[in-house]
Amino acid sequence: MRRLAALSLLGALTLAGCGGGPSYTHVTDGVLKVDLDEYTLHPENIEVPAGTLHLVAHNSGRLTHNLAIESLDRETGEEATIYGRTDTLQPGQTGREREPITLKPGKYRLVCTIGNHDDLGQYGELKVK
Ligand SMILES: [Cu+2]
Repeated sequence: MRRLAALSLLGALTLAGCGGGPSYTHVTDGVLKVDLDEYTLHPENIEVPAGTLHLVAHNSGRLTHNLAIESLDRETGEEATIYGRTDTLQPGQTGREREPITLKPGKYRLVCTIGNHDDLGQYGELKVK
């Protein structure tokens, strides 16, 4: 009986994808396709293998948005490190990364850096494995 419980717990973890925390959309081809709206990212949390990444961000909202990859941890008052980003996208526009992006394993933030969109919840997490 105890063994059965352990097995089903394992199954639940596998289903959740990455064992607790947010659920991640798994991207295997290195292309992060993200839809931007007021004030969300779809998908919000993405997991991707380390290496070269591409951004394909589509603004389906009514305001301008962009997509940037930032460091997850920073000291209070310190600027986040930007690892890659798109240009500012007008409503209906799709944009790609400005410069080539290569990421090492770790956790990063996906965020819109325009105005106070970050504070309004337009961010997610990028897990690089
Ligand atoms: Cu925005």
